Amino acid sequence: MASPDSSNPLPTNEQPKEEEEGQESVGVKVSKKEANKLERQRRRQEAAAAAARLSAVSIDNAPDPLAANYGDIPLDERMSKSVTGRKWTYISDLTAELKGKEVLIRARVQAIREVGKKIAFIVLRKCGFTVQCVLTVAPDLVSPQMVKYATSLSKESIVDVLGVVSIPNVEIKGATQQVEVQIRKLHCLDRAAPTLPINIEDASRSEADIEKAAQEGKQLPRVNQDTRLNHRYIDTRTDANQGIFRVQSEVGNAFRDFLLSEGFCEIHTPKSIKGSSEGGAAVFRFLYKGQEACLAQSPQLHKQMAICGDFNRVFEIGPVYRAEDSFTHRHLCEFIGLDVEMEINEHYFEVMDIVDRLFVSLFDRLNKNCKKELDAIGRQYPFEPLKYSRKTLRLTFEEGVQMLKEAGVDIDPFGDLNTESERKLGQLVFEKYGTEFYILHRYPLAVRPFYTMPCYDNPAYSNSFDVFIRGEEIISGAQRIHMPEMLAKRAEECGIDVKTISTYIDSFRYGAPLHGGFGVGLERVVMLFCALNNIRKTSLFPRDPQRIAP
Ligand code: AMO
Repeated sequence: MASPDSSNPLPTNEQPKEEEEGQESVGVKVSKKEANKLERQRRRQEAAAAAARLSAVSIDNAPDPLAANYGDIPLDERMSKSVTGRKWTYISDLTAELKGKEVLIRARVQAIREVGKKIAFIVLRKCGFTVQCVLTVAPDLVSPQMVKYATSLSKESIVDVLGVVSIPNVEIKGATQQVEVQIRKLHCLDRAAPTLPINIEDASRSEADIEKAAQEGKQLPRVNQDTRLNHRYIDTRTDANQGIFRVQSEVGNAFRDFLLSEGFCEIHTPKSIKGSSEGGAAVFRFLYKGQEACLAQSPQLHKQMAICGDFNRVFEIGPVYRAEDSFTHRHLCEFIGLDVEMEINEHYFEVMDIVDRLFVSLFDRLNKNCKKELDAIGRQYPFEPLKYSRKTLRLTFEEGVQMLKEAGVDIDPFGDLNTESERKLGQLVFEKYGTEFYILHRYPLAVRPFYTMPCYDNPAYSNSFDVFIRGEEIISGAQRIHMPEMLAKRAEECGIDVKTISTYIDSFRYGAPLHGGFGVGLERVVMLFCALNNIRKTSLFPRDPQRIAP
């Protein structure tokens, strides 16, 4: 059957189909040129419909009297032609209570299986839920041509199915819903290209399944990361990916809900800024109407200025940019920063207290609200649930260094921990304290950004902390220097051109509260909570040193 989009040479005298009773026409003003174009499209589509009817002629050449029950939805009906008041049911809502009821479903064709010429099974998928639909030839209901039409549909096409819900006697293995839909009408809204760049079944397979098949002498396709990311809009259709990005959404919601309930105000800071916010080389520079500018590496400077602006407690969820040179499993050039800044009364522990309560409540909420998503992720990428305690463990950097030394790791007590020693420490902490989530604080000043407050008792250390999940960093935070002279001095010592951040330094000249805060990498939280091996899995459209599209 020809697609209504394809131009069809067959002439037609057919009049446009009249609107069904009860339909409302929604008028749209168009130019004459556009009107002519639409009219040409409409004629082509009518011609295609006529061709479709011709192809729906049975073997004895009689037209199929049931032809109206199936076919491609005409072009004009895909262009907001009418508001019909029809109600579509989500696949997730198809339960046994609907037995015997007629439902209209719009979903993707996940799989089609023909059994002889008289029966076809179609598995439909929507938002991670699937249902098996059955098309059985029956007098006055379903013709053999309709079965043929169904089997002509390509996988991933979008269809409307009108059918009756039934309960099969046996368990349905290939679908999430334990009901079937007996198809009465089947119309295709949009056909997917017959060859997909990624087969969803291949993209959904776990490593364990691939290896098991290999042991049995079968080679199953493995979809590599670049292919997935090049066609991310198809890759995200897998259950695991649907799960990952719904978990990601829940992390953002939990973060926002907790902080709002603690009196924080959500803010939005500029991403085009004059000087670099974190220093170092990882800055994207560009010309802002002829002036040198940077893409913000974090909202650091402006979230602190908001504290000087009397907001008391602020947070932001937004993109941050790092011109990373290294191509690692946990660095992106653009990621989502979850940032917090707050006045403190006397000690940076007040900031760590917020981290503690925020993350324990966040993990609890993910485990409670995202069971289905976490299961879907675990089916493809098996992982153990995160082990965390009600009160988050706090160790000083010195204590951490001591643990590493005792385990035979050669470590500079005033240097930063590299990825390997962070992982090792995570393992040692887990063995000793039974938690995979902990805070390491009082870092050496030399490895922290210029705005970090040194320790009162030893300026070689600082009032700062990092937070780890499964031995990898998800958060950095600290008390900030709020005295402008000291801040300018530290900036200079760290090689920052003070002129480029003069407005930030000036903001502390007019009465500045004690304050501190922290920054969280959203993609890292999801990656490490689910023990995934690469941050690209938890970024919807990742930006890394080699990728800026799609
Ligand atoms: P930091 O630079 O440590 O601190 O960043 C905070 C958190 O952001 C995440 N992160 C990254 N995620 C993906 N790709 C990257 N390239 C990347 N770099 C960092 C990590 C990290 O813990 N202004 C401070 C925060 C503060 O003190 O408030 C800052 O940006 O999870």
